[in-house]
Amino acid sequence: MRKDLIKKFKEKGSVTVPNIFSLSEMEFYREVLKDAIKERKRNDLRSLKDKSEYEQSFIQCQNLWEDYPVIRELTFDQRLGEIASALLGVSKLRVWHDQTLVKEAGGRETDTHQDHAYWPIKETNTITAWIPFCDVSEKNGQLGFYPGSHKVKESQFINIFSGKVDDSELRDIPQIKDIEVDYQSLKLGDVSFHHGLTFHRAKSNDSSEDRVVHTVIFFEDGSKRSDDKFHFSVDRPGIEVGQVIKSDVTPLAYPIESVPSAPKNKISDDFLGYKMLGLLPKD
Ligand SMILES: O=C(O)CCC(=O)C(=O)O
Ligand SMILES: [Fe+2]
Repeated sequence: MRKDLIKKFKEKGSVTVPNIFSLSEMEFYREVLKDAIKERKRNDLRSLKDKSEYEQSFIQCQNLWEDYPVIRELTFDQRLGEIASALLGVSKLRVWHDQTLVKEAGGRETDTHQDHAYWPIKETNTITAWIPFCDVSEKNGQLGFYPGSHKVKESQFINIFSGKVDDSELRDIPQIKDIEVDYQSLKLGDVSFHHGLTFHRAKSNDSSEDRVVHTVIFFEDGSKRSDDKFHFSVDRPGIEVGQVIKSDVTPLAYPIESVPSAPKNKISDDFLGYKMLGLLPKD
């Protein structure tokens, strides 16, 4: 792992690692992902304008590694895990969850937020690998980071789920005040990594093609549940507050000899709505 990339990640809280995947791998996975998303979303036939503002930022499908064995190979690819562990400076990682984020052609921006605030994980060694299946520029949903914003070890919940975030909500956050957003252009095969505490956003997709991205969220093995805020990754296996987050829903991701099996217990039908809409795996 290049030392300059680790140094940059420590300073900025994000880094682009070029050429991780070959073009043929990317083309192969792109088709598998597109088919998986189509299948997951088969009951959701709404057009962009009929969706909520949050959904106009992206189509979201979580834990594709569970129901699509080929995507499991991607999520648990040791090249991603090795880089993520080197950037965080930890020896073992688990997967929190994976998710595809398709910013549709014409999709709006992704509002500024910090990921860690959405996750009940006490320790803050968390990182997202963001893998785009097209070149990404200022025209099609480019991701942008507030450099250095991960250095303050505090989580700030920003509600991006119920509509466009008002500027007044962001104005007084010291980590992003007067900081210029650092937008990244990526080529097919490159992967962007960001720390769970790094504030970020994404531009709208003004192109005529969907921006298909697969992301994998890793956390340090041995991390504990911080609070009782609901999250599938801990509530599904019944991890209590204070307990180490360790179950087949969040398997070891690095280092591993072989990809894990799908979780034994399926998602309860209390969440039928999410299953029907394709956010979560079907049974
Ligand atoms: O892809 C996007 O538009 C947003 C990505 C993001 O917020 C994330 O991966 O944490
Ligand atoms: Fe995010």
